[in-house]
Amino acid sequence: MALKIYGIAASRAFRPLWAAEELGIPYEHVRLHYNDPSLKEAPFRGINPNGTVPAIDDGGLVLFESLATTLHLARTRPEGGLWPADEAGHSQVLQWTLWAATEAEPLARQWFHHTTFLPPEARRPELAEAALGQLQARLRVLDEHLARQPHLVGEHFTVADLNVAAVLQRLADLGGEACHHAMAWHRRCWSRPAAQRALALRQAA
Ligand SMILES: N[C@@H](CCC(=O)N[C@@H](CS)C(=O)NCC(=O)O)C(=O)O
Repeated sequence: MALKIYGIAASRAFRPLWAAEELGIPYEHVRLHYNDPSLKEAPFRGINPNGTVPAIDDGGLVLFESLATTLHLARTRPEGGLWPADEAGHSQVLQWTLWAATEAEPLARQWFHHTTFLPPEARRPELAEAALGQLQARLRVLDEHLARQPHLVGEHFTVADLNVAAVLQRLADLGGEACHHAMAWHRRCWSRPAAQRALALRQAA
């Protein structure tokens, strides 16, 4: 198989899995858990020297960073419809992806860790609260943009929508309920058949 995706679907590997499902690319799914000690050793270190998932191997090109993997898959299969046709659209895809990675994900992660992921004794509710407070201004930016157009870039669903919706998977819990346009967009993204197929992989894992 030309494309390999490393990482269980209940990890950020969900992102390239969703992209591959959208694009209709056949792939081999290597279901490595993020707690698997083999992530920190050879040979996996040769695939992702960070010792984390996801990583992909696309016909010999090996990449890490989940959002870079989705950009790569979308860009190299423009016929799949996730990559805009024009230069302005390419730049806007990068803008929203970097926004997701730098403005949204660190805060969403801080909230998730201190409400859910860490063992209860290690959680600090004040850090969860602070993250939620800082996220509200970012979510207003998203909501105002989506009040003007149904997708983040251009007329159609693109990899920008996939990346931002995936990073903000728990939008409703993150204070998104007040952002009606963003919530409606989020529901549209997550109800796509490809997103549902990728979600089903979580159940299978
Ligand atoms: N920025 C990286 C983060 C990768 C990451 O932290 N992955 C988690 C799973 S979602 C992991 O493998 N954690 C294991 C560890 O940190 O040891 C990306 O988006 O790919």
